[in-house]
Amino acid sequence: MNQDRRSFFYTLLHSTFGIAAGTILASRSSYAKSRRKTTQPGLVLSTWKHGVAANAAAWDIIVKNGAALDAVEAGARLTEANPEGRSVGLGGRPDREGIVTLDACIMDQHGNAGSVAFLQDIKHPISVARKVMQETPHVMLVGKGAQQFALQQGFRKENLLTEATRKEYQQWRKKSQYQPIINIENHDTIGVIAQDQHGNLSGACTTSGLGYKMHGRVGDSPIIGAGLFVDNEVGAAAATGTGEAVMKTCGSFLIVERMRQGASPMQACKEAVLRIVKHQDYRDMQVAYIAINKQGEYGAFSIRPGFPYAIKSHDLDTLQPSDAYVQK
Ligand code: SD4
Repeated sequence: MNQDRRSFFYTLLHSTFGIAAGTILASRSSYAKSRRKTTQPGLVLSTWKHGVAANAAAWDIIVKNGAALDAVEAGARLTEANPEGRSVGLGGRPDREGIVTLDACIMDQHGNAGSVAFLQDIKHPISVARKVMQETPHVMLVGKGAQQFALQQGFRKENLLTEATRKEYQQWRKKSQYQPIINIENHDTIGVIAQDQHGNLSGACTTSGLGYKMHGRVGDSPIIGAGLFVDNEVGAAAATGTGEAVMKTCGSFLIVERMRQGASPMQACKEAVLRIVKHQDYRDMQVAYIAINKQGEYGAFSIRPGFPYAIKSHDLDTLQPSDAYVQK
């Protein structure tokens, strides 16, 4: 049995005890008390409530012995295609000019990375990011160049502003209040991180970013080391929330490096949050992190309460709240 196979025999921390099939919102006390052991590899973590459906799509691939990379892309694509989600892909809120601009990145088990930012009219930025990773010598393409590349790769142009988001935007324009602060309700970037049954890690992160942002603004989600970071020897982490705060602290990279030094996923996420609140005015801000390590342990932490994350493994299918720095 090689090292990777041996590492399958691990402990899943912070899981909810006694969960039947289906999704539940675990209580904070059960979260704090519970621990679970599993002898089977395979784990997917995703941000927010829509992470449950993303996890299911990712899990379909993992359970068939597929690669974590394919799994995280599938999970992210599901959310991108959902017009109800206001912060990802189709139906994402536009910027203050009424234009939907998308950011995404992906990272695989070999440390390869691909990213697109300020991409317009392409529904699946995560798949374009994967193409950047696999078909070019570069990591990141932005704006027109990213779109041109996507079209060359066979993606097609689509109007991503739905009737609902167009109406909301027109409503917003009446006051045109520029509020670059993400509040707790209006962000739902999808970050998906996974370990497949071979023990390999990958991650994906995709968003339309902050609603009514300045035209040209790019957040943390397509920035390797900020919105997402994966090191197959150590672990993976993803971020959601106010991208500016995440970028200034290299949040996901910080988490993976702390896990390398021995911190648990939850402890590492907490330390990344503490790094933000130490120097930045976090009163109107939400940032949340999710992380998994090579041993199959997982965790999450947010600045304030109200951040649920979805967990899927052979034993678990749950949505549970992260612990938070600010207590209710
Ligand atoms: C950003 N981190 O663009 C993203 C926002 C977010 O759901 O999480 N939105 O800053």
